[in-house]
Amino acid sequence: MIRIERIRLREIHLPLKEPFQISSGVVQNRRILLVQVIDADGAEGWGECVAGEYPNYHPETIDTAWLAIREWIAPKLFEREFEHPADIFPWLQRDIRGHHMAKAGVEMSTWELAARKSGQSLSRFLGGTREKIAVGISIGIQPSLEALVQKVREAVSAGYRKAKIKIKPGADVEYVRAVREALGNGVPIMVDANNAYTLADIERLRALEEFNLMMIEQPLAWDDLLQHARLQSELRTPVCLDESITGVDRARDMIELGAGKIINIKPGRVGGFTSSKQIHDLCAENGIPVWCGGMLESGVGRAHNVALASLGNFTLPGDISPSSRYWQRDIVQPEWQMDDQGMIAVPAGRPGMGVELDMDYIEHLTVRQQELTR
Ligand code: OSB
Ligand code: MG
Repeated sequence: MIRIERIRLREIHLPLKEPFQISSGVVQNRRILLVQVIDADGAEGWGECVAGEYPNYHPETIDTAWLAIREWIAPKLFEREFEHPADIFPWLQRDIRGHHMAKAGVEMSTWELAARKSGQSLSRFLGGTREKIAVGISIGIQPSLEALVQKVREAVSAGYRKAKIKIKPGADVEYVRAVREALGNGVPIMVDANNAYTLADIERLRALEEFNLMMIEQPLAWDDLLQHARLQSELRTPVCLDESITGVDRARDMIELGAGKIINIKPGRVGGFTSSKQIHDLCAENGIPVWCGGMLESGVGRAHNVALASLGNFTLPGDISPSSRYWQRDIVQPEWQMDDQGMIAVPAGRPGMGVELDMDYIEHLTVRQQELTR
């Protein structure tokens, strides 16, 4: 039985090495919400709530998540015990609408606790089988064509297995063309628009088809499926959905409507590991490949993503770059490393998430904390 007695929330500020720009905004100093759950035996589990500072990608923010955990999610969790962490998400879903990132922060920490207690790695506890996972890089919108070409060139020579280029109207067709002309047709590239287009822009999106992209991620509205289905029926390039897939029901709708051919699973966006596994399994049954997205996580959230991406149907490289791509110094030891083949080793032989927290550094970065009790 899992009986959570206490939840510790902690906000740290971790500056990115360079600003990360998407079509709807930019982030430089990452405000990160770390979650620690402690059970009746004093065992602990760690997780990260991936909500951003500003609601430009997703409606939740670090501040709404803090409030949601304190006011509704923690009290709901404290109401009962759980036989397995898989029972938590349905319980939280029953009477609390939305707030997936806040729910996931708590749910994933409890999976981590349960894995540690079982002596298994989080990867194997979740049902993961891979020893290594393939890594892609997500490259923010760059100030010039030259800057983008340079970034993609560096990524390819570092071994990354996929380069995802953020686009928006005005920084799209010419940018991708410049990369193809400089680096050739063989480099695995894709684009992510974060909702910057509408169906009225179809000719512009069609103009991307000649570049042999692996996929085009979430070109249309963040909560849309129907318009994406119309778009996919007009495009050869696979549409990959990110924002629109908030849970297994939306994944099923995507498949039924033909709104996309690939899903980017971010465990935070869908409410945690149980929901991620449901989407993973549904997609496996339907021949839809999935990959693990990223939210500029610290080493803690990254550990959870690595574990998730070790499941069988994560067949495409994830946005799970090594620590040094984001941070001067990460908050875990060892830091996440990528080999020159573009792979990250899954710490499958270590209990729980497989990395140690650098508590002195975390204390140093902490700007607020709060403990919630039963
Ligand atoms: O759309 O995938 C996205 C970061 C913040 C918000 C949205 C997205 C992203 C990324 C980052 O692409 C990927 C990473 O963590 O490396
Ligand atoms: Mg995306």
